[in-house]
Amino acid sequence: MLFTPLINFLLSLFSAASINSTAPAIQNSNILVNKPLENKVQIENSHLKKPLNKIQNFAEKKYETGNKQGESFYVLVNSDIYDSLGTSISQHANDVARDENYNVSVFSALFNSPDSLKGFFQQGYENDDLIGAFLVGNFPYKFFQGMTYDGEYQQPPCETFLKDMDGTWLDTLRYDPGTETLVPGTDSIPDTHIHGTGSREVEIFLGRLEGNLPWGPKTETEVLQDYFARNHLYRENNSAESDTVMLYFDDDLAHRVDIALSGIQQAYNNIVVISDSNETTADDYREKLTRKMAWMIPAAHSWPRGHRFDKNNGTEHDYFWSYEVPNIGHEVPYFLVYGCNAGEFTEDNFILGFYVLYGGLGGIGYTARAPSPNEWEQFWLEIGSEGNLGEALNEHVNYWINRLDPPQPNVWNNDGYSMDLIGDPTLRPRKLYGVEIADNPVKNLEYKIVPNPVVGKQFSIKFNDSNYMPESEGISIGIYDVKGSLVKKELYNGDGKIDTEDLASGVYFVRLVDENGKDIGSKVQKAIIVAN
Ligand SMILES: [Ca+2]
Ligand SMILES: [Ca+2]
Ligand SMILES: [Ca+2]
Repeated sequence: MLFTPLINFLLSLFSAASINSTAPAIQNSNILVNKPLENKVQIENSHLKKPLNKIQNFAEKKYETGNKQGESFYVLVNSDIYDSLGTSISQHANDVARDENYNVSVFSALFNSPDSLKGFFQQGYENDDLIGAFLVGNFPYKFFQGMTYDGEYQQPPCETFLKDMDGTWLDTLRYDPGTETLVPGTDSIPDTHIHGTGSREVEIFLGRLEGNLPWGPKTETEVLQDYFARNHLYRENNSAESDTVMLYFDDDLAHRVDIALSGIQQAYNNIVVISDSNETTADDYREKLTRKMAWMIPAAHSWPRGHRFDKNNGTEHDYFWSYEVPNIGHEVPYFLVYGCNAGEFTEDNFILGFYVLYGGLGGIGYTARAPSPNEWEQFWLEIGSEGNLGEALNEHVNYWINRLDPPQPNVWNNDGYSMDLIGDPTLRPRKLYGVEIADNPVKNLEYKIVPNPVVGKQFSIKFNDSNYMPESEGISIGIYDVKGSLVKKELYNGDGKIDTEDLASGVYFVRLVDENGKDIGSKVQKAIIVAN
């Protein structure tokens, strides 16, 4: 049989399914009381299903906030935890409404099936200009089934189902346990996705966040409250503290670094690559996770609860487990994990959940076997133009849905059907949050600072109205530190450039003022200056 280049690429699927690891030393015994590490072989592909024992099916709108004419964004909170998260959720809804100009609706909800949840989204999509949703707490998910090129059955939770508002999902095959393959028949699990009268593409973006991670030291309410507090702080004043991306590619994936880089370079300049075979170890990874960066992108053989790192030509392995994440105390906002099943949120203690809930804000991963990194340009182009996580992931998913259209039998489309987003989908990793409204500006001039973060030795002021001639106005550019003290002031000259060589790295505020010290611009811009 001849393989196309695409199928050759899919050949490099990597999972840790064949690992026969002995359990590593337990570092914090408090976490694991009555939670012995499972036998790895037993837990692989077990698809532990969290039961939804509720027969109710409702979404009660509690309030809406933001621009009533704007696009709709739904925050659905599982009704069991709604009361315990009340203030966290309302603060979050107000933050999103302010930052995105959406009409944000908050619901206390329970759904008894993925189909009823999807029906709710479809109603919003048709009648309410719904563009995306955030599921907080336990909500249903749909499985999708297929076979990989090498004959392995896949049945991951499939967020694409919930995000596709008008495609058609068919159940024409059933899993046959005898042969471990799909055979003609039905089993209530969709196996075929066609355009039908709509399109196979996804139309709304989606993030989910459930705090039930039994290996973690905190309760679900505590980790979710922490998450929303962190999210609020990031939006208020802490965004883009570092704009470094780290690629941490273990042995078998090291040869994919250049391919991964070609996408990431669409969005970031400061990229650190760790890919030396013997340098990439679990211990080294633990240390790297403590560093300040915008993204950690590990690529390693994985299973839902951890990563495997190889050395000495693969003759030695060590492991990084999800339960270690709370002890690491990382401050990395974003994760993209190239590793099998790391995003499989139906599995207890899945590692992407730990990354996001213990220190992070958003994580993207696979709910099934993962391919090696390939063709992520659409995702990074979207991120690079200040797109949000949810839309960027959808760009990638739609690219891959169209890449394999029509679907090929026995070629599981990993990137089209087994990718998920854990966390708030509205976050924009390259946006600088925290622009402030100026006090009674003399003019309502809109402008921004380019580049921002300021990584060179100077920045420029760019006015939205390109016809505006600031030279004649006697405008000064004032730079203030986070406490509001003026650290530098210069008269606006011909090209609006300001040198930053004499400033230490940090967060500053920039105001444009007239001769009397009154704001000219309508906004006070935040600038991140990175010393060279
Ligand atoms: Ca089926
Ligand atoms: Ca569609
Ligand atoms: Ca290694």
